[in-house]
Amino acid sequence: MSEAHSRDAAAQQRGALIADALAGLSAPRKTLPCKWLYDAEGCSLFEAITRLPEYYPTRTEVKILAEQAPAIAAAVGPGRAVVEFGPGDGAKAALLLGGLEAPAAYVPVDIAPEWLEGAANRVVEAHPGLPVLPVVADFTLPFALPKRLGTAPRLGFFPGSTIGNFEPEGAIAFLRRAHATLGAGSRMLLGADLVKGRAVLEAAYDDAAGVTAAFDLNLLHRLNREAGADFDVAAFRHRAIWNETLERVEMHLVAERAQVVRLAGRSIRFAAGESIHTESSHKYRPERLAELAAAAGWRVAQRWTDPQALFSVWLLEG
Ligand code: AVI
Repeated sequence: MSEAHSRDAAAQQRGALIADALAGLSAPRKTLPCKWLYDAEGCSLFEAITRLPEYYPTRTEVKILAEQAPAIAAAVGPGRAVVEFGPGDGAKAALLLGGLEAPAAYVPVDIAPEWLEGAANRVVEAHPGLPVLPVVADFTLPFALPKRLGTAPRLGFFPGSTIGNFEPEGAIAFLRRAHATLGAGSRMLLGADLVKGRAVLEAAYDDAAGVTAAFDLNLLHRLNREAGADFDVAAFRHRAIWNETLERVEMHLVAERAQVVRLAGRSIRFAAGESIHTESSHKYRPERLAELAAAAGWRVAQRWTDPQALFSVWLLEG
C-alpha cells in the first residue's frame, strides 16, 4: 500500500469511528460497536486476555483442536483449502493444518494487512511448501477468494467463538455469506462457546488482574486519541454482566458520576451510573447453534467438546 493510500485509509477509518461513536452515544441506550475495541493496543490486550486464568475459551478450544486432530482430519477429508476468517496470530490455523491430510492452501482473510502478515508468516514457518494466499478484506462483507485456489474444495475456519460477537441475525448473515463465498460442497469448522454458570462467565470477562477492564476502557482512550474526544477515562468503570435472557455476556463502561463529554463538536451527557454497552459475547446451547447454522444453509456434520462442556468445535457441511 502507498503512503498516500494508507493515509486515505486511516482518514476513512477515523471518519467511520466518529460516525459510529456519534450514532451510538446519542442513542437512548448508549452503545459502541465492538469492532472498535481492536486497535493495536486493543489487539495486544486481547492477546493478553487469551492467556488469563479466568479466560477459558482459548485454551479449551486449542485443547479440543489438538486432542481431536485425527477425528477432525477424518471428518474434514483430504485436499481442502483452509480459508480462515480473522486469523489472529495464525496459531490455531498452524495447529489445524498440522493435523489435516494434504491441505491444498491456507487463505487468511482480514481487513488489517499488518495482522495478516503475522498469521501468514507463522503458517509459512510451520508448514513450508504449503501455498499461503492472504486476502485483505472485511470478512463480514462479500469478498472473492484467490483464483489460484482453482477447484480445490474449501474448509472455512472461524475459531474463538467470534461468531458470538454478532447479534443472532448478524451471525446467520455471516454464516450465509461465508457459505456463498466458500461455494457448494464446502465445509466450515466453527468454534462456539457454550452456556454455563454466571460466576465462570462473569469472571472470564472481568478478570482479577484487570486486563479485560483495560481492554474495554481502551475504547475511550481510542476515542480521545483518534476522534479528539475528552473522556475522563478514570470516571468510567468496566462491568461484565451475564444476561441470562439473551444468553450473552455484556461488557459495559459505566459512568461513575454525571458528566458531559465533547466529541466531534457535540456534547454527550452521562447520568451517574449510565453505561455504554461495548460488546456482547453470545454463548450457545447446542440446539441453538444448530438452528443458526441451519438458517444459514449449513448442516451439522460433527461436534466436539471438552470433558467439562465449556466450549465446542463444530464441523458444518454446505
Ligand atoms: C474475540 N471474542 C471472541 C472475544 C469474546 O470472548 O467474546 C472478545 C473478548 N472480549 C472480552 N474478552 C474477550
